Amino acid sequence: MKLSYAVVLSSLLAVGSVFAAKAPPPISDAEFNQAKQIFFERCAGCHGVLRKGATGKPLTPDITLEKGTEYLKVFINFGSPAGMPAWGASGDLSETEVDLMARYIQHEPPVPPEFSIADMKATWKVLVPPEARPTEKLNIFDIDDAFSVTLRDSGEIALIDSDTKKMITIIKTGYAVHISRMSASGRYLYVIGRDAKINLIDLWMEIPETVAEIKVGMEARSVETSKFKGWEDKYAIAGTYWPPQYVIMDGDTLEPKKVVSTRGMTVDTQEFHQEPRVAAIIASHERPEFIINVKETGKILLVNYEDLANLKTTSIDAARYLHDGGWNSTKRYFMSAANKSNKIAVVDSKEGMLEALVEVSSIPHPGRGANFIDPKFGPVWATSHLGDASISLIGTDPEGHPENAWKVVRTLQGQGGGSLFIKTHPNSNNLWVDTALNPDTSMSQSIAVFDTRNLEAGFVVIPIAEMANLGEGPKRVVQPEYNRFGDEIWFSVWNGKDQTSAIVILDDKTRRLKSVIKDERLVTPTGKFNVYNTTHDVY
Ligand code: DHE
Repeated sequence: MKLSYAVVLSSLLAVGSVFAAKAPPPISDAEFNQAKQIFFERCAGCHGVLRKGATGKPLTPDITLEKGTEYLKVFINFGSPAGMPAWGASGDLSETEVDLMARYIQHEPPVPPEFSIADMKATWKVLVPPEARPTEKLNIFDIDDAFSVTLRDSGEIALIDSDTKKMITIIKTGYAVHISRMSASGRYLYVIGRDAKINLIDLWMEIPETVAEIKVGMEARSVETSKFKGWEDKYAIAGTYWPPQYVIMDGDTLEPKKVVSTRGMTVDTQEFHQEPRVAAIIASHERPEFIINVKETGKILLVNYEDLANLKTTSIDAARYLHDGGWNSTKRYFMSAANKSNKIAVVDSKEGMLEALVEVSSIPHPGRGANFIDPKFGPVWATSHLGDASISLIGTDPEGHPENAWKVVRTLQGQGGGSLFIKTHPNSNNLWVDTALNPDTSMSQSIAVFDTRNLEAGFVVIPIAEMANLGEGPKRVVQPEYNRFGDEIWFSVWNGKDQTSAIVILDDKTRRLKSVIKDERLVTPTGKFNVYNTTHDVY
């Protein structure tokens, strides 16, 4: 056999690179364990447990060793305009910790253990069995209009009464609790922590409390419940980042029933991926199905829950990396952000297929998005972006406005990039856009609002953080959320763990300040979930 010059040269280079391979910098066992914990708490969400990258860049040793400790330290200290936080400069990590992390990521990532149904069952507790629970609502609160507020860094949720703006109760939940979702009846509240702990809270109790809990993995972000007619409150589902899988549970006890891995082939290069994490999950109103975003493979799964022993799943090719999303106004089309492909995938939940892949701007991040009527183009769903100031309005009415369906019909310019959430309400003419991650504090501490009847007029800026009058701290204004009737809009003013945070409430019509909730128990409020709007997917 004759070897070509190119083959010989490339094999020599490969051999050379083995000899030249750098050794990772020294790290003690204790340091390695400390760094592993910091990585889990601060970094894994964006870079992945196996550090293959997603929202954040890949950080495997073949890349990090080349960069070296000093370069990595600068990056960790000061962050990047692409969205990497300035961990050192912000004071979140000390100088020693920055140095430790720069050394740690040059070592092979440790692979965490798997988490089986037996592991889940070992953590599962039914604190109040269904038969011992109330048969009617026992409290005097207007539970339908209450808000479940994420208290991120205390690992709790606050249940806040919309009328009095007072806390009904505070409930201990998982670590760095992430989202709340409601059962179809509006009775049960499900809260998931980043540590994959789920609390099932019964809102009919005199003082709502956890009635069941379970840990479904090591890291998670999403929980949802069955909402199709006839299946209300029957099942809950949670998706995990690690291990990459989802679990279907009994709705009223959280007993785990079925665990399914999401490992598999990517949509574009069709390569096997070890860590395709479960991002948003939404319950179909058209069929007995859960719709699941699998981040790294770029696939959207429609999982039929009618027969768990003969599970039928439709796997839809969308795009990488799927993250968050929500319904259009008719709740037939799921609009899902593939945020590193700058696309919105539109899934027809009635036909069970991909309807369109719509090109939008840089890193769409809609939360659940915002539905309203554009005066010129008809019904639209909107997303803002992390990567730039634009807001994309996509036509969502293939019957009434077929020429506009699944096209970006209008692009608005907001205050700046770093937007996480956008919100309106069917009873409102306001479209609120946050810029919580913009490095400029004048943007991260305020909100832009558009009048949906006159979008050409541009936006007005409202200095929400200033209204809260909190003193020191980052005071990021994040996640607008409406009350049930759409006449009040609530904003979190998310400050440091040891600083004072607040919730600022505006009258939606006048856009004037209505109330500020300040309470020493309100530690790092971020997401807020109005019971009625979350139950009925109103946004
Ligand atoms: Fe979230 C939703 C993942 C950081 C607040 N977040 C979601 C969803 C996912 C996700 C997959 C959709 C769940 C669903 O609909 O089923 N979030 C991630 C991350 O991976 C990321 C980027 C990094 C991490 O380490 O977790 C991340 N998220 C944050 C934050 O830092 C935020 C701003 C503050 C916090 O509380 O941690 C934050 N995420 C939220 C909120 C929602 C959310 C408030 C729900 C929005 C809604 O209106 O539904």
